[in-house]
Amino acid sequence: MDSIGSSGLRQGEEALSCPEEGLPGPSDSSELVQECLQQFKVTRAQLQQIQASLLGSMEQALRGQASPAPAVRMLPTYVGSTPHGTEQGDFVVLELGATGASLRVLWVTLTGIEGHRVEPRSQEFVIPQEVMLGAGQQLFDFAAHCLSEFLDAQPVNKQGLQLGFSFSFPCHQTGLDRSTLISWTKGFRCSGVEGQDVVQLLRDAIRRQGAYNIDVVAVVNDTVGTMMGCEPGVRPCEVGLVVDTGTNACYMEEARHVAVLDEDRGRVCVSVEWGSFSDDGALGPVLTTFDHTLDHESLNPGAQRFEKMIGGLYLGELVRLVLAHLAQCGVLFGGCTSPALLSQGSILLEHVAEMEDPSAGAARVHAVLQDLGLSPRASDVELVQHVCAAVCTRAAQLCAAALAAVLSCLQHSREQQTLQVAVATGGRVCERHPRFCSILQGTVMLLAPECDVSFIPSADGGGRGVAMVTAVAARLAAHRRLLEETLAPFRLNHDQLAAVQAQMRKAMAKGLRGEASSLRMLPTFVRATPDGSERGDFLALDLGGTNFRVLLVRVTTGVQITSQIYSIPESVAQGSGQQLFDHIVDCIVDFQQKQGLSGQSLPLGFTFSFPCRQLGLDQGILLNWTKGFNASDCEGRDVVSLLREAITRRQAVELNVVAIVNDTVGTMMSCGYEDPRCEIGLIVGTGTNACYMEELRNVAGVPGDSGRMCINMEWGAFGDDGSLAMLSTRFDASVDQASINPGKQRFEKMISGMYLGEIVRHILLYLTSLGVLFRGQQTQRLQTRDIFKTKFLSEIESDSLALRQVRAILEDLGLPLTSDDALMVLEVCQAVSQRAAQLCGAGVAAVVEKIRENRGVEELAVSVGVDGTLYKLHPHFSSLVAATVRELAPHCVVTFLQSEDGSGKGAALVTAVACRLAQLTRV
Ligand code: 0WK
Ligand code: BGC
Ligand code: BGC
Repeated sequence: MDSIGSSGLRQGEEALSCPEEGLPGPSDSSELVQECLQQFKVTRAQLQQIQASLLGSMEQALRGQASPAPAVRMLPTYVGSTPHGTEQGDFVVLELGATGASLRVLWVTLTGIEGHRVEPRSQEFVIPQEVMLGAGQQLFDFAAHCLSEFLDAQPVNKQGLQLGFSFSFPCHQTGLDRSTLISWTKGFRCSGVEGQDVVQLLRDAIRRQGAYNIDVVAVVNDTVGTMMGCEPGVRPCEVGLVVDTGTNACYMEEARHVAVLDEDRGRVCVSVEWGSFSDDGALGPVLTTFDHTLDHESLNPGAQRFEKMIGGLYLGELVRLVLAHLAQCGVLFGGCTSPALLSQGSILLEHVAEMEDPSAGAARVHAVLQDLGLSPRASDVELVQHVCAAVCTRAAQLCAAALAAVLSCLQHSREQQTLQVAVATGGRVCERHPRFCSILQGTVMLLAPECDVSFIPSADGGGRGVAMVTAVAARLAAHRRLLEETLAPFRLNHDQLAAVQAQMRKAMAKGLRGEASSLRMLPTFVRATPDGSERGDFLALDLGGTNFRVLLVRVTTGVQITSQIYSIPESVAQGSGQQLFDHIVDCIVDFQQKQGLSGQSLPLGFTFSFPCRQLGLDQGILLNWTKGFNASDCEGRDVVSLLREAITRRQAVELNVVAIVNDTVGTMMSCGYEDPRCEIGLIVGTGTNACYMEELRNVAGVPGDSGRMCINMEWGAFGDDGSLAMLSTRFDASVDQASINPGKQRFEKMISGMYLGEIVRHILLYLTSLGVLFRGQQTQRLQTRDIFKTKFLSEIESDSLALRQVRAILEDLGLPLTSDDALMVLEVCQAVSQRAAQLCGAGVAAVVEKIRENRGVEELAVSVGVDGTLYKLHPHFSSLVAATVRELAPHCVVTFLQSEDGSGKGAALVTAVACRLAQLTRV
């Protein structure tokens, strides 16, 4: 809409065109005038209908209901809280779009709660029409040029400048610094911007300008800047209202009501974008012919209909259309018109404000109309003022109906009978149209009587508010950088994983050769996986995992298992060996009684999940405890003897201990019963370890060159020779130092369930100490060892769990957190579990490649029997392990079989094989 005089004619020289005759008589005139002004009268009922219909559309859009398409967009803005007032620092603010054909650059200094208020410095730049309608790049280059022109004039240090971008158009925000323009409004229509991230476009333009290194850290809608900028009075403003060239409002909605957000706590600022409200049912009756004409001739016909009845860009045009109509009807200016009166955009918002002004209005009307080349009579002046008043009154009333809808929505979401709220107002219509604000406030009280509303004019049009958001964004961006730096060592790349695989291969070879190696590669005397001919009843014990189980395993054509879980109190696990084995025998006796097996001496297989040097199937010397066990007088002893001694101590119990197996071996055997290709056993539970069928020729210290033997790798100790130091982080070191076996089981302490929760807890403590998490408040709970269970990782990372449940878990830990905190805790868990799974995958890749090499085959198909709570319950662990194996061992097709019955069944099968072989040797 071009301004007066843009027709190139000097003021008052435009040619008047006046009708020769046929002017209407006085009565017709007033009727024509009434009928014309009547069109702008909006009844209370109509306003209430608009209020109700807008409220309906708002709640529909909040629920994410797509059809019918809601009339308003309700766009979340990533602003989750009103200012704390603690924000500090110098910020550059660029405002584009709020005031039509101009942009403003500000330097805002925030001084926090204590500091005194520093007035922002600002400069306004007029945007040439061809730039507003030209290529998007041109517009952003123009903005970058204005930025550097403004900064050139600022006597300030221009290093590390942080900028807040106030972009007053409807945008889909996906972050505080990521925002995609949906559609232009208000006289802008640059090409190549809709659907683009406007922050990136500005960053590119600033880079092209190359004058300053400015970090654009936040983009906000002008209504948000207005709300955030309001001086915190009795209560912070929770609604932002802008009526300038365009109009819109935002407010703090309960996050749980915003369907697109996966959040249920706290609040989020939502930009209503009510400019696009156009419910024909509600708006139809109040739309005048002048509104249709204006819309038809606008840059975006059919769009922003509500805005075109309220926004300052349109009020002048509505007045012009009415004046032109009345002139052409002969009831105004004696029926004379002028080219300026008939040209679009010749009456601006300022003119309407001046003409409307009850005090100086009449004189101004004269001046404005003469500038339009008209010679108004006194009656014309009065009528023109009536027209201005009618247009502005309607605009204020419609704006009030919309604001009342927002207040009702707020009241509903807060479930409050009466709502006390502060509304920050901004924009030149609010600032310059004295009557606009009073009519607005009066009508809001009429339409939302149960709301006690205080209107707080924004001091500087939102610049400070944008700086507030920028300060928050800058703080969050800094936190994100610290989070990334902290988690970077957990993000292992292909080369690092391939190095672990190669390291493990070297350690395996040394271990098999009986040389010093962190991998002890322990022969298990299990030479074959089951062949299905096993038969009989067997007792099995399963010690070393989360639960101690006693099992009765009946092997016929299938396997039936009856088992019972018994607890091993920490005091027993870390007591005396005698006490531990007596406890084990007590459980066996209890089980036998319950199963009616008392007095029967069934062959027993003992899954003992700790590193044992086996001298035979039923002889295993415990090398060292792991996983929180530390019973005395056991290490260096034959575990089977310890069990038999306990059996002996408990008279009247007969048990025939036939085999001792590691849980990895039990798991391999258990799965091998179903799938003969299962030649690897993997445990990722409290601890971690693997076994596999190795060629006997490669196993030093075990006689024989043919056939295979299962090797228990005890890979938990991989890296105890320092070969994993390059991957170990400060958090791994803290967990290791706090463990009962510092320096031991380093690989296990990076992977298994006993330690992942502790690694996460140490990272959270570190990030809290940096102020990144929990506002830097260290809580007693978080300093408690083992308070962050590894199962929390599985729960927190489960896709079905929304951020809200993450909160619930963390709040149960007494952690005062914000939604950003919850998100960061989730990322910490993901980084720790991903590293664990990838390291585990690198280990399996080393094993399958060893077998492929052993077999001298191009392609190897092999199955891995897996057990362990972490592997089974973590939502992504197993797929990450498989993906890493595919990446590092592309010539191996590896099938992971989750063991259903645990390794107790495997122990029974090993026992069954042993019994069958024993029988064979006896016959
Ligand atoms: C179940 C097996 C048991 C093994 C355990 C490991 O039956 O032998 O020790 O899995 O998983 P965890 O219980 O430590 O998570
Ligand atoms: C835009 C809004 C903006 C309002 C006030 C409207 O045209 O769509 O995003 O808040 O104008 O500037
Ligand atoms: C033990 C292994 C066991 C693994 C899984 C490790 O701590 O040393 O023997 O297989 O945990 O339970």
